[in-house]
Amino acid sequence: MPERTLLLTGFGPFDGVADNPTARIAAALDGMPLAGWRVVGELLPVAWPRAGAQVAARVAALDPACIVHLGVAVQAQRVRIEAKAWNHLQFRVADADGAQPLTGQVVPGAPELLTPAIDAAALVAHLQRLGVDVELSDDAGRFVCNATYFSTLQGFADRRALFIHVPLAGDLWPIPRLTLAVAHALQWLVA
Ligand code: PCA
Repeated sequence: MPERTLLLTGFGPFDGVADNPTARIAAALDGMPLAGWRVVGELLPVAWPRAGAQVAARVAALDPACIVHLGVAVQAQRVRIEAKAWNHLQFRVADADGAQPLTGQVVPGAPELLTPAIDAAALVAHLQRLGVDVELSDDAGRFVCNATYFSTLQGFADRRALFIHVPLAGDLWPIPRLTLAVAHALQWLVA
């Protein structure tokens, strides 16, 4: 069977986050060994709609069977598996291009809410069994992360896509610990 592709994205810097841990995690896991799969790490700008356009271009080029977006949630204490994407734009700060929409839809006319065709609760339970400090979330914010998640779910026909928010890197969550948590999630997703 030919290898399938998993597209793994991280984000670059944005207001208040000069060093986004998700850029490092996506780079560290680019090419990670995963039986039957090729993991392609990609860096997205924290800018809307540029991030969505870049995802669409990579999906067209790579034809991935699964997409995992990573973003940092600055107030998070634990890893968050995002179960819902909302069709709202309401940026609390300007994005990296200086844009700050305070109202509007990610995809005009699309549904209010989209969910992935992945059992997010089952993934949380699996990661908790492995000792990962993780929780289920139904609110990915209203910033570039949520917009990227929504547009991916809207544009990716079988919705095999997931958003994972991670805490800021630090003493509690050094980069290797964050990276391992994501690697465990990828293993479960392709099993
Ligand atoms: N976190 C932001 C955007 C980029 C990132 O890493 C968010 O949660 O929307």
